[in-house]
Amino acid sequence: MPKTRFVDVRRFESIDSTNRYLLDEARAGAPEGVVAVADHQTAGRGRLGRTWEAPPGANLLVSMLLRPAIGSGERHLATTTVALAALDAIGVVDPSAAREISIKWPNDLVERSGRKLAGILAESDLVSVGAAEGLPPPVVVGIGINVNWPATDADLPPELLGLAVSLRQIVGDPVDRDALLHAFLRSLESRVVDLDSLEGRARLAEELASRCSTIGTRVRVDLSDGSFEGTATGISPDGHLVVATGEATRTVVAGDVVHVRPGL
Ligand code: BT5
Repeated sequence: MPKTRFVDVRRFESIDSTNRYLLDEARAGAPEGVVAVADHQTAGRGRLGRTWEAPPGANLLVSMLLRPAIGSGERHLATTTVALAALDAIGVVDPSAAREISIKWPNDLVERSGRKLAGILAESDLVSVGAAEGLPPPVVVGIGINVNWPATDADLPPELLGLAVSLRQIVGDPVDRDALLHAFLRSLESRVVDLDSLEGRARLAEELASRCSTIGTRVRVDLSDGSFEGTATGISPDGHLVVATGEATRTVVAGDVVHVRPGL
């Protein structure tokens, strides 16, 4: 097996959040490549203060510490590397399941009907630069993949019914979490290399575009200062979503995107 930077894999039976853990490690100067995997999170984080749900021992809950030497405008491509590596890994454990799954910009893996299989949370801490002298600032990227939970829709709490799906439901059988993790880290190794060059980043953006079901879809984009609707037409070379509104073309750097209906 080729050498990988992700060899320091720290496993937790229970922890509040693997992202919180690695951000603290980053502040203390931990190098790129540290991985935290939890059987259970007591305070799993989503974006914007939301929570990530998973019962103990069923799903993949993993975070990676990256230190890409790129500008802040491109750092969200770290999320793209993780989304693509997760798709690669699903393709290794079950190629036909992978064909059912796409990326919903910017941070979800969804199956054909739009139910969410996985969510990704990237968190930066630019203040910790000084603590880790000489190292590029950290980006901690965590992904929760619904591997074996829910086994059926009956397992879901009412608020996730119709919104969440597991790999087990798509495959039709339980899935080995460790095999998935192993394939994921192998693929991530080859993907993060692309963060370091202009061509690599363009390749990531292109591949994101080819696997992104948001493109061609009527979307509502919720921003901190309001929302607008349009048709998602593409991904910019630095990974942002391009939305045509009729009067104009807008590039969305960050925001919540709701798929309103299939493309026009
Ligand atoms: C996300 O946020 O989708 C990012 C989730 C990242 C979780 C990983 S687990 C390892 C690492 N450590 C952490 O502490 N976090 C990361 P967002 O787009 O805000 O979506 C959150 C929303 O998804 C919630 O408000 C629910 O509506 C829904 N949700 C929660 N748990 C879910 C699940 N297991 N499957 C599908 N949807 C879920």
